[in-house]
This record gives sequence, C-alpha cells and structure tokens, in this order.
Amino acid sequence: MSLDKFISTLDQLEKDALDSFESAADADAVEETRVRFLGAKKGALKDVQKMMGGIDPSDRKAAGMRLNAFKTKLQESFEASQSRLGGGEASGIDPTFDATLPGIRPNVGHIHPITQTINHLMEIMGRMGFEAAEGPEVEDPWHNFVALNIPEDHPARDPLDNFYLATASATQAGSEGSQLLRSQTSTVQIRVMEQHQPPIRVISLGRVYRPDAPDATHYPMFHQMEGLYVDKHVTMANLKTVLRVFATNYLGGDVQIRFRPSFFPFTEPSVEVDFLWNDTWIEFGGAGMVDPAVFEAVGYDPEKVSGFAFGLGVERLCMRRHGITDIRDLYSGDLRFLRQF
Ligand code: FA5
Repeated sequence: MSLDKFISTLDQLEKDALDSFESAADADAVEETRVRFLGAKKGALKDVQKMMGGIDPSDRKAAGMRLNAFKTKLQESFEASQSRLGGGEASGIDPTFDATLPGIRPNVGHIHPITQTINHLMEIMGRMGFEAAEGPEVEDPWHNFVALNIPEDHPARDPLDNFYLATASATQAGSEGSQLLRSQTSTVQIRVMEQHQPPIRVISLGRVYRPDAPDATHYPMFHQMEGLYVDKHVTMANLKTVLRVFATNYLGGDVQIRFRPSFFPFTEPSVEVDFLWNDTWIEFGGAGMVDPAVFEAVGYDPEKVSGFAFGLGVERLCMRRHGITDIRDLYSGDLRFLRQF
C-alpha cells in the first residue's frame, strides 16, 4: 500500500471517528464509537495497524507518525465527548468528583500534652544520669506511708485525704491493711531502695490521686516527677544544682530557684521548691534530704549514705511552660484545646 493511500484512509477514518464522537448523544453512543474505532479486538485502529505491514519500508516512518497522531486525536476526542456528556459515569466515576480539590486529612491524633511533658522531663533528667523507675498506682500503706515515716495516726493518712480501696481483706480505711490509690510518687523511692543498693539516681513519673476538689490548679488525678539520689556525701547543694539545671532546661532561660523551709515526714530538712520565671515565684513541689528513718526502713545505714529527694507537679510544669491557666483544660477532652500542642 502506498503512503498516500494509507494517509487518505486515516484522514477519512479520523473524520468519521471525530464526527461520531462529537455527535454521540449519550454515553452508550460514545462507548459504541470507542469500540468501533479504538476497540482492541475489532476496532478500525487494529485494521490500520495491520495496513502498516504493507507500507514500503522507506515510508514507514512517515506512516508511523501519521498513525500516532491518529491515535492521539481519537483518544482526545473520546475523552472530550465523555466529559461533554458527564461521561465519567460510563466508567463508574462520580461526575461531581473533582480530583483537583484538596483531600480530607485523616485524623491521626497526637500525643497528649502531659505525655509529651513526661517524655521531655525524662529526657532532661536522663541527660543528668537519672534512670526511670516505676511503681504501682494501687499501693499498700507500707510504701505510701509507713516506710516514708508517716505513722498510723498521722493526718496524711486520713480517709478524707486519700482514695482507699474497698477489698475483701481490707480492715478499717487508713489502717495498716487497706490498699489505696497512691497519693504521691514518693512510694517509688521506697520500692527502688528496697531492691537496689546505693548509689541510686532515679526519677519516677506517674499518676497520683487525691480527693482534692478540682479548680484551676488542682485535680483529683495528677502526675508527679519524683527524684531520688542516694550516695556518699550528697548535700543540699547537689539538690539545688540538679533542680536549677532541670528548670533551666525545661523552662528555658536562666531560671532562679528558691528553697522555703517546710516539712515532709520523709525528708529532713525539707523545703518547698519555687522557680522564678517571668518575674513570678511559683511553687512546683517539695524536696529535702532523705530522712534517716526512711533509710532505716529500707535497710540502709544512715551513717554511711545520704541522699536527696524531690517531688514536682507535672501539670504545673506543663502549664507554666505552655501558658495554660486552668489544669482542667488538660483533662476536659476538648480537642480544640488539645490540638494546640
Ligand atoms: C508531695 O507530694 C511530696 N511527696 C513531695 C516530696 C517528694 C517532698 C520528695 C520531699 C521529697 P506535695 O503534696 O506538696 O508534696 O505535692 C507536690 C506537688 O504536687 C505540688 O507542689 C503541686 O505541684 C502538685 N500537686 C499537689 N496536689 C495537686 C493537685 N490536686 N493537682 C495538681 N497538682 C498537685
């Protein structure tokens, strides 16, 4: 077959196909035209491709180019007729679907600000060599009180100040046998010292529970960061340095630290720890030198070792760093609040 003949055949076919696509009145007519011209089995395109075999080799290149143009034209005309008829329907695509619109992001959630704070605190204290330690949230009176030098008649053991659990074996709430939700992470000090010999350098971050009425700075469930350092010749100066380095790293800038005399049964001397930040002194927790009675309770010799301990409120730290004014926002479950962190 001559090149001229081939080209005129294609011209005619192309015209027929384009007319047919353009005049197609519905999706069925478009599909029928597509099969007639572009169909893989019996379409005109198939015949034309066969004709290529009879073309003189020297004319093949020109014939091939014409064939490619033919295919492109027909394909474009097919697609144009589809969209003219809202023809996406024929291929099962919603005609109102616009692939250029931005998609809907799946809501994958993220880590709660208190968990973020806990991770951050562990990282800072880890850099100072403090290892993470854990203890149970349901405690016995030995770890929550007795070993911490809080005797049976101490007001801290009052049933009104603690969440005692009703168990079959429980005797009267507040007495030696009854379990409770731990009211402080100082319980972990005891658990660590019972299992390990000095030197000890641990922190424990976890939930504690107290029947405090919720307000802007109190919640019945909150978190504490407990620190314990036991070795030879540990002093208050070490305690102050660790807390100052911690506060400077966590809050940023050069944070001043202040100790106010206080009382905790398990430390002697005891202090309240305040940080000066943005011109305001804020109380973050308690601290002190481990009381000899505590060392005796865990079988250490208070003549040979000394140590410091501290307990800071994690929510207060998080609130200060992020400018949160009400602790209840952290636990309201309001995603508009949580998404900001
Ligand atoms: C204690 O719990 C001591 N165990 C701290 C301690 C540890 C002293 C080791 C000495 C040695 P306190 O009851 O003051 O101390 O609580 C410590 C901090 O927990 C408070 O300063 C405050 O930041 C936080 N806190 C206390 N109650 C609540 C509450 N209801 N809601 C939120 N945070 C609280």
